[in-house]
Parts: sequence; structure tokens; C-alpha cells
Amino acid sequence: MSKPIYVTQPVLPELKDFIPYLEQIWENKILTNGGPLHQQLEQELCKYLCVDYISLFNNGTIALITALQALNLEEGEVITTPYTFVATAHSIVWNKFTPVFVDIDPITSNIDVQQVGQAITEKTVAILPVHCYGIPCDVEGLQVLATKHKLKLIYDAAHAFGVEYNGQSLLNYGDLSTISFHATKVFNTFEGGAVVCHSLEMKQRIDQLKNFGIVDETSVNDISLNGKLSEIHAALGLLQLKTMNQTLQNRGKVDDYYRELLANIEGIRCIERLKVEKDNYAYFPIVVSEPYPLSRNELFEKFKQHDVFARKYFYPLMNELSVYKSYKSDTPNAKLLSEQVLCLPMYPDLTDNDIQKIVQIIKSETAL
Ligand code: T4K
Repeated sequence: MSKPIYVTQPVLPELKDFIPYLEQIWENKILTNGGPLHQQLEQELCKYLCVDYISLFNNGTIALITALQALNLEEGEVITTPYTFVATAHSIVWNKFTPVFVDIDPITSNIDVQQVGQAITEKTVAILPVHCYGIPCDVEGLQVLATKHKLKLIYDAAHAFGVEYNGQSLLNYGDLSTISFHATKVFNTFEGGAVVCHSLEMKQRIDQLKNFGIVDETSVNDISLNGKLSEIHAALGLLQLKTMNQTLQNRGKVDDYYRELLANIEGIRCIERLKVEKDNYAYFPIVVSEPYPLSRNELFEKFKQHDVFARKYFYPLMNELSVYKSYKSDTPNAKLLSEQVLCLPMYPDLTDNDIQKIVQIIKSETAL
């Protein structure tokens, strides 16, 4: 039996390098609630990501829910993309807003700014785009709309750790950005996440919200969740950061090699990455269409027969899930892409042999 190849594999530090952090935690007995490693990780992340303020969370979903809560918005509609992971839409409904799904640009896979403009009504309170696969949205176009209509702009940047665009961190765009540090992400703390914001006042509000809304020993100002990241998770983050540049470099090599080997296969299109100062190569999505002899689903199954576990990120669309079907929307570009997309295995330790094997499975169909 060949060793299975999954869509991703987390980067893990050497176990021996983790031990001193555990010793420190055991020694001082501070396990959570903003301990020293948590504070150190916030500082180091601000420096690494070139952002002013960051609040750590126990996962990206709670970060997203809290970001929406932090803005004190009136009830109303939040415009978003259906081409995403369920957490994006869930965060809107958890906050009792109404999601409005608009179509995407089929080339970038990100929300289409023109469609956003057409969906804005007097009920709209915010826009929640996703930098899908770590590819930047049209941040300038979205900001113009948000400013013109006095809307809040929150980016679900779960995939966008480390991306630099237009001379700065992509996370600096909009009012708030949220990141995921899940095991499957470019930077992981096993589970984890963060909100990036632009002022100390907002950071303090977010920090209160992630701690039950507690202000001090006798006052609680908001009804909110426990979103804190523990010291063990923070330690894992500190270790990950040490090798982050190498991680991104290796991901870039995997991306390059795939593109080289997949060039000129009819019916297979690699989704282009926008030219950016620093990319994170978060995913490697391909689009499968005619004249390639197999459908996306058939290729997905064929991979499985060879112990290659690609993923249909993102299928089904949010507006096709039973829980979101009642929210009316018309998103033909997103529908087509969700039926044709397949994310190939992408992680820094993926070997050239593995990549050749994956591409050979694709090519073997065209040689029949
Ligand atoms: N917004 C967006 C746009 C997102 O994509 C996500 C999460 C969020 C918000 C929410 O952030 P978090 O609350 O999760 O921090 C995965 C992840 O669970 C999820 O984090 C991610 N997006 C989504 C796109 O993918 P699954 O159900 O596909 O994961 P799973 O467990 O099937 O893992 C995929 C493969 O990765 C496995 O086949 C093997 C490998 N793997 C996975 C885990 C968990 C490992 O090798 N080790 C592991 O520990 O959702």
C-alpha cells in the first residue's frame, strides 16, 4: 500500500524544541488568560506580519464571530461570498445578521466588487469578503464601496497569513481582518486564530469580548464568548514563526513545480495567483473542465483509488446548503467553479516524487 497523500500536512516543530516551552509553563503554572507566551506571540506576530494590533483567539471561527460583534453594528444585512468555508456564513448568522450571497469573479475566485455594489441596500451594514486561497480580493474597489456607503469592511483572511500586497500586509486592509491558525493552515497553532485591527481601543474591546465581556472583577459589559488561546498553543505559534520564511519558500517551490508539470494539459487550469510582494501559496486549486476526459468528481475519485486525497474546496456553495438555501441569491460563477474545482495536495514537505505522482494520475487520462 502506498502512503496516503492528503490535501495538506501540518508543519510541526521538533519535539525537543517544544520541551523548554512546556517546562516554562509547568514552572510558572500560567496556562491561559493572556499569559507570557500569549503576549510574546502577539508581539512577534505584529512584527512578522507588519500589523499594529493583533488579538489571539482559540480558532478562526470565534475570531470571526467576535470581529463582527466588536463593530457594534445595527441589525441588517452582511454581503458575503458563497464560495467559502461554512464558518464565514455562520459568523454572520450567529450575530443575527442576514447574509446576502453575491457572485464571485471566476478567475480569482474572490467576491465580485461590481456584484457587491449592486447588492447594497439601505439594510446593508457590512461587507465580509474572503481572500480565498490567500489570493487578495479587490481591496481597493471594496474600500471605495465601503467608504461611499458608510459600511464596515471585515475580511475573512483565514487563508491569508503572511501575504503582502501593495507594499503592506494584506491584513491591514478593511476595518478588521481575521486569520485562522488551524492545523490545516499555512501557520498553525493546532487550533487558533486572530483578529487584526488598527487601534488600541479596538484591540481592548476585542480582548474583552474574547474573555466573556469581562471589564474588571465586578463588571461585564457584553454578552460574549470565551475565545482565548492557551499558553501551549501560543508556544506552538512561537516555534512555527521561527521557520515561517522557510515554510513559505518551500510552499512556493511546490506551487512552481505543479504549474510547470500541469502546463498545457487541455481542460486543466491552475488558478492563477495574483502578483504580490509576498505570497503564502495557501492552496493549489485546479479547475477541471472539457475537453479533459474526466469530470471533477471523477478525477477526485480516481485520486482516491491512488491514495491521493484532494479536496473540493469549496463545494457545495453556502447558498446551496440546506441551512442557507432560504437566503435568496444568484451566483452562477460560484456555482460553476464549485463544480469544477479541486484542491491538490499542497504543503511544504510535499516531495517532487509526490507531485510527479499526482500529475501523472491527471495525465494518464489524457494518454488513453
Ligand atoms: N474562514 C475560512 C475561509 C476558512 O477556510 C476557515 C477554515 C475558517 C474561516 C474557520 O477557521 P477555523 O475555525 O477552522 O480556525 C478544514 C479546516 O478544519 C478548516 O480550518 C478550514 N477552514 C477548511 C477549509 O478546511 P476540513 O473538514 O476539510 O479538514 P480535515 O480535518 O478534513 O483536514 C483536511 C486534511 O488535512 C486531512 O485529510 C488530513 C490533513 N490534516 C488535518 C488535520 C485536522 C492533518 O494532516 N492533520 C490534522 O490535524 O476543514
